[in-house]
Amino acid sequence: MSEASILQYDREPIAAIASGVERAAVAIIRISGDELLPLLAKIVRKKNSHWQARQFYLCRLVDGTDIIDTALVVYFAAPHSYTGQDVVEIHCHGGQYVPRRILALLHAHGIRAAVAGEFSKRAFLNGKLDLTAAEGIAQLSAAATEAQWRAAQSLAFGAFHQHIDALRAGLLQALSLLNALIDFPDEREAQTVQHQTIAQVLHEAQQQIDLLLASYQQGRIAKDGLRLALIGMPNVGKSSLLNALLGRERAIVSDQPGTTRDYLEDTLLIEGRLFKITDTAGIRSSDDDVEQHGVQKALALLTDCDLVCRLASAEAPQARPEATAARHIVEVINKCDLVEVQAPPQTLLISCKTGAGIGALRARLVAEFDGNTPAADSAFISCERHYHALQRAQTALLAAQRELGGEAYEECVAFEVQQALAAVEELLGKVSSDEILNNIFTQFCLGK
Ligand SMILES: Nc1nc2c(ncn2[C@@H]2O[C@H](COP(=O)(O)OP(=O)(O)OP(=O)(O)O)[C@@H](O)[C@H]2O)c(=O)[nH]1
Ligand SMILES: [Mg+2]
Repeated sequence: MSEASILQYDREPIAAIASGVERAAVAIIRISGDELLPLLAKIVRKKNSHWQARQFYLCRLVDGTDIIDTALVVYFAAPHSYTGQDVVEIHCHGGQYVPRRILALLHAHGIRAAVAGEFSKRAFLNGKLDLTAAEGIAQLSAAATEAQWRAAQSLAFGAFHQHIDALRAGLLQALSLLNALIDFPDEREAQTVQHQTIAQVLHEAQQQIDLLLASYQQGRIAKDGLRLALIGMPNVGKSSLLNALLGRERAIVSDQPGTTRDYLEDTLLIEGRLFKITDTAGIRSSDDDVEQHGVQKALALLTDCDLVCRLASAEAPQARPEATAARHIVEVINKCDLVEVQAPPQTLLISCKTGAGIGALRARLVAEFDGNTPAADSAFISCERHYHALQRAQTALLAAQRELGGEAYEECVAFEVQQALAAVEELLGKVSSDEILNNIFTQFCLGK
C-alpha cells in the first residue's frame, strides 16, 4: 500500500483542547485533518502567509473584530505528524475562557470536536502508532504514581512491543520450520532434527508467555493499585483505621458493634503508592439481613483482594475471623492504648486513638506494595486485554507441543502455532476489530 493510500483514515478536520482548562499559563489546542492551511488562513493573522512545518509562529487569533489571543502556532505537514495527517497546534493562554473561545471559533469554521482518543485512533489506523504504544500513551496521561508511569512507559516507548515482537519472531520461525516439513515430507532423517528444533523454539516461546502471564497480578497492582481490605470482628477499629490512613473522617465510627454494614471503598496514596482500600462489616453472625449481607461481602473480599489487613483489638487479641482464603495477610492489633499486649510474631501493634504504630503500618504497606509490583527492568503485563491474548496463545502453544510430541500430523501442529501467532498479533494490533479499537480508544482523554 502506498503511503498516500494508507493515510486515508477519516480526513475530516477535528479539534480538541489537548491540555487541561484549569488556570494555567498555556493551553494547547490540537487540530488534525486534511488541508488545514486554508482553514488557518481564516482565523490566524501572522506576518506572512508562509508556513514552515514544525516551526512556531507568534500569531493573532481573530474572530471578526475581536483579537481572541496571541498564540504560538505550529504546523505539522502530513504524513510527518502524530496522526499522519496535517496537524496544527495552537499554544494559547490557558484558563477557562480563551481555549474554549478558540475551539468555538474552529467549530464555527467547520472543524468538528474530536471525540476521546480520536487523534490516537487516527495515528494507529495511519500506521503511526502500534496498539500497545497507544494503550501506553493513554495510561501515561492517566498515571498518577511511579508504578503507573512504569507500567505505561514500557508500553508507550516500545520496550513491551519489542518483547512481544521477539515472541512473534519465535512463533514465525517454528511455523516456517513446520511448513518445510510439510512441503518436503520425504527427508526423514532431517525430520528428527527439525522436530527437536521446533520443540525447542515452541518451548522457549511458551516459557516467555508463562512468565508474562505470571507477571499480570503484579502488573495490575502497578497499574490499578493494590486492593487492600480491612477485615476483623465488629468494633475492633477497622473504620477508625480507614480514617487514620486516609487522614479524614471517611467512615462512621461508633462504639456500637455492627456500625459498618455495606463496605466502603476509597483510594489511598502512601508515599506515592496507590491502594484501593476497603473497610468492611465486622464479621459475626447476625439476625440482621442487611448486616449479614455485608458480612458475606467482606468474606468474598478475602479472596478478591491482594492484601488483607486483619484487625483484632488489644482487649481480645485472639478474636479474629478465619482468613485462610486470603492471598496475603498483615496482622494488626488495635487499641493498644487500652491494654498492654505482647505482639505475636509478624504482628503490628497500633492505636487509632493515639496514632501509635500507624507509621510502622504505613511503612509495612509500602513494603508490601513494592514487593508485589514488577522490578524496574522486568518485562511484565498490566492490561487485561494482553492477559487474555496471551492466555489464548498459551493454550494453543501447549496443544502444539502436545501434538508435536505425539503422533499428530505437522499440519495439526502448524494449525495450533498459527492460533498462538494470531493471538500474539492481535495483542500487537496487527489484526484488530472495531470493537477492540473502540474499547481502547474511548478510554483516552479528549485531545489525545
Ligand atoms: N481506645 C481506643 N478506642 C478505639 C481505637 N480505635 C477505635 N476505637 C473505638 O472503638 C470503637 C469502634 O471503632 P470502629 O472504627 O467503628 O470499629 P469497626 O471495626 O469499624 O466496627 P464495625 O464497623 O462495627 O465492625 C469506637 O468507639 C472507636 O472510637 C483505639 O485505638 N483505641
Ligand atoms: Mg466499621
